[in-house]
Amino acid sequence: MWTPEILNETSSYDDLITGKIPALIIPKVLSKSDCISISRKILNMSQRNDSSTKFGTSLSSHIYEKQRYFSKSKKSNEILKNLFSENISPLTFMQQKISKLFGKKIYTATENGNVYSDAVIRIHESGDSVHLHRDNSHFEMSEYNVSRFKNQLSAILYLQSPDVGGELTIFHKMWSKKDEMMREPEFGYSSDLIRGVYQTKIRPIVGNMVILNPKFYHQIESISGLKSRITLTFFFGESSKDSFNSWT
Ligand SMILES: O=C(O)CCC(=O)C(=O)O
Repeated sequence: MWTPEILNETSSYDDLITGKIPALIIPKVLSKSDCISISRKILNMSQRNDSSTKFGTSLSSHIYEKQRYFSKSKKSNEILKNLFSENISPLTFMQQKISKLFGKKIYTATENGNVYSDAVIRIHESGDSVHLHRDNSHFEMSEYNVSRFKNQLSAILYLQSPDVGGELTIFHKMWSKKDEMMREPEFGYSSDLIRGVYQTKIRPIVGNMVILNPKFYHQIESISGLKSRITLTFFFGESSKDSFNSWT
């Protein structure tokens, strides 16, 4: 059975990289009460910013706009820093956990003195879902240094769970170049790609961190109810034998 593994003594980085397991779940990276207070701050900030549902810059929206990406990252990193007070920065908690788990240091990537975006906060509301996709900076972001890092992984921290739905579904199918023929602009990939493919689901439990090999196709199921789904995410890859660099 291809099922997400809850962190245990035998959990290994290689199992994620090779795709032996679809994801690693690390429970209680942040306490429930810290998640509640941070989510409250995020929702207040959203209200003050025209109900914005995304904070943080992502590379995928700026594939050919390097300068713009770095200047937006500078601003969004500042916003996230102000949002997360020093002693309960969920970003620091995630980084520390990853570093300890895999025995490597982790820093946000830099390029020619520019700092990449630290992380992205996403708010998904009732009726939202995220279409079938995969993430692979090595293939798409060749203009950027991070495309050269080995073994890209995604880290996701669930800060607020929706009332209903919002599971992360991972399909037992790794992206390959020929799949690009099945790409649907704006809508990810055709569901024909994963017809009959084994799938597994992860519930977005508050405080849990999920580490995922994002080359496996994945999607977020539809959300309903009054409570939104709030996450903090970043990618990381091996920048040297003993270090990871992260970006979004
Ligand atoms: O929020 C999640 O559970 C998954 C996020 C996702 O799809 C991604 O990082 O590509």
